[in-house]
Amino acid sequence: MRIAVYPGSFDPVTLGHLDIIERSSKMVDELVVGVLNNSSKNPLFSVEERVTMLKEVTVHLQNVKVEAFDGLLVDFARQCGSKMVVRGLRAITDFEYELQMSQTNRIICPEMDTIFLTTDLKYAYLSSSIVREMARYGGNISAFVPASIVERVLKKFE
Ligand code: COD
Repeated sequence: MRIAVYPGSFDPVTLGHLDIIERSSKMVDELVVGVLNNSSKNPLFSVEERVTMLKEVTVHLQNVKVEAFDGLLVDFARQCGSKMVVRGLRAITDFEYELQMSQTNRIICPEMDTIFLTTDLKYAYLSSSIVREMARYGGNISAFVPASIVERVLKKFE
């Protein structure tokens, strides 16, 4: 069984993330979306809220599971029975960080490989931080996040 892990902060999940989830889930038997419990980063949404939103927006994808994780990504992937990490690439600015992360992960866990999917062009500009910034100033975020979570994001800034 081919299992991949797609890790991230997802604070909040965007249409760019969802596109990567939909595309990569077609390449594997099971895709586990791993939501980092990054309390040190002071996220907008708690890890439970982020997991709930991701579960809602992936309900149509039968081979996708969503789980929170703490600690090292490679340990989480091992627990999931996976040797494959999925990441998205938007621009050259993502590349350096992603390369460093993928190489570090291979040093600490040589059987772990990272598969990169390039962004759909229409989401190339999109990030969770842009969504938070727009929402903070009352901007329309419906082109950025799944419809079901628009209100939840805006509510955080009421
Ligand atoms: N289009 C395509 N892909 C996108 C888009 C978009 N519009 N937006 C984001 N993505 C991709 C990102 O490039 C990334 O691959 C993924 O979606 C998730 O993005 P984020 O921003 O939610 O997640 P990150 O980058 O904050 O996640 C970082 C991790 C949680 C993976 C990392 O910190 C981690 O593994 N932490 C655990 C500790 C660990 O093991 N550290 C050692 C690794 S060196």
